[in-house]
Amino acid sequence: MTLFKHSSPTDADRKVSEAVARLTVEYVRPAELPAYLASRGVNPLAIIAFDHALPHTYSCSAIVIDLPQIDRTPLVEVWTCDRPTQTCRDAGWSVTMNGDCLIGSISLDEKPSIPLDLTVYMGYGEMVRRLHELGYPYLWRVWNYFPRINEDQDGLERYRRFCVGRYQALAETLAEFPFSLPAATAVGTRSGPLQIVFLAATQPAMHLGNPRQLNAYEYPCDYGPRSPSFARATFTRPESGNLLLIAGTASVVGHASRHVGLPREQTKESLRNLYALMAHAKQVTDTDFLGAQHGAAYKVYVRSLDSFFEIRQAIEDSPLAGREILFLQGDLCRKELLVEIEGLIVSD
Ligand code: 3EB
Repeated sequence: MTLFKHSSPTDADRKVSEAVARLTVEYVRPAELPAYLASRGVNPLAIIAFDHALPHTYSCSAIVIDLPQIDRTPLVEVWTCDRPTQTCRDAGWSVTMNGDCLIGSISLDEKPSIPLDLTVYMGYGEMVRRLHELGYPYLWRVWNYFPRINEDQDGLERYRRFCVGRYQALAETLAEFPFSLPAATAVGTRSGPLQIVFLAATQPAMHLGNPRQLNAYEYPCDYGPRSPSFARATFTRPESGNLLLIAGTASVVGHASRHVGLPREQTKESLRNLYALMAHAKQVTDTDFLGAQHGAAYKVYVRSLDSFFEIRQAIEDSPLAGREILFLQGDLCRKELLVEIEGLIVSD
């Protein structure tokens, strides 16, 4: 599995990549997207835009998430593969699959009379049922996006309601719960609907914890009536490369939030968590994810523009400097968290 960096690959890179490519991810300018897809001769699995509409219609899942991109020309996230793909669409649903894996999204309109936990419970239940029917029952990675994440709804914060619904649905339907839980992200958008984006596969992956953090699915009930159902990272070993999918990583040590009100310190703590996770992944999988020779794409979610420069500076002072990073403005699931980093790393 090969991941292209944002800059155009040289001819030599391209040859190597094509020989082994299974799945690629790249951030591309929207205007360059048609030419990008045509020139590579690959098939899109998903196109994800942040903050802006997609300029064309595509054969694959096309997803727009209302999270403003902070500091650069708008980019879209493009997942491609070298296999033929098939797309299924239904009301609020879209899935593009290639025989090994699929990327899909589900969009759920909230009704005022229905609490968020029930909407999430039904949405997740439906997702797992459909993945089983399609023959891709293994969740590798999930992104959850919904508005007003820190607001109260009938006495319980909406993020905590989300956790209740997700927990109930996955505990009922996912074989080997909680050990089969995938890496995940939950971030608050500017507007609805609730969107769940998922990468699922015909084969299982390996899910990892972080030695510096308690497993989120073992958090005490101080953080809500049901624990957050996700793993810190998911590792897969396709024929042509090792892939580490890192969940949203924040300034949480053990289960406690650290450095309240201090964006630079929170960023450094999140980076320490990231490196501890990669070191752990190296021990378990014998794959070096910290080395410079492989592709990586990161997203940094920033709660408030006021702290953006401090957060970006802390990242530029770290080994992540020079990596492909998309900065997005969004609300994070604990009110005191100011920054969260997720990563997708490919090692040949
Ligand atoms: C944390 O470590 C921070 O509920 O899916 C990060 C990534 C967090 C995903 C989720 C929550 C989620 O607990 C919060």
